[in-house]
Amino acid sequence: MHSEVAVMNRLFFLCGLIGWAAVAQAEGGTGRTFVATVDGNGVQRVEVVGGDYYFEPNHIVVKAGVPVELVVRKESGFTPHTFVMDAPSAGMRFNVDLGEPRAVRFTPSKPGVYGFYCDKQLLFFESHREKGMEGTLEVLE
Ligand SMILES: [Cu+2]
Repeated sequence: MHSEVAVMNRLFFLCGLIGWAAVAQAEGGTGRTFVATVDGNGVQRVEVVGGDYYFEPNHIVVKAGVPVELVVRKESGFTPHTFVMDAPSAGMRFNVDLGEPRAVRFTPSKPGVYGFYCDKQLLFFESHREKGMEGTLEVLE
C-alpha cells in the first residue's frame, strides 16, 4: 500500500517535471524560434549566429520546397565552431566552418524536424554539441 502511494507520488512528480520542461521549451527559455518568411525573390532567408556554446536562433522553421538561404556567422571569440546539418534524405547536408558571414543555399525537400549542431570538440572534453551547441530545423509542408 505504502509503496503504491510512493510510486504514484513519483509518477505525479515526473509528470510535473515533464510539464514544466514543455512550458520552458515553449517559452524559449534557452533559445529562440525563428519562423522564416518567403521574400520577393522566393527565398527564405535565415541568419544564425554560433558562439560558446549556442546557436541563435536554435529553432528555425521553414517551408518545404522553397529555397533557403542560410547565412551563418560566428560570434567573436577564439573557439572554432561549425554548423553541421546531416539530413541528405531532405536535401540538406553541409558542414560549414563559422567565421565571417557565409551563405549556404539549399531547398528542404521533405517535411520533418532535423537537428543541426557544431561538431567541434577539444581533446577529451565534452563536445560543443554536448555543451548545448545544437538546434532544430523544422520543415513544414
Ligand atoms: Cu562549437
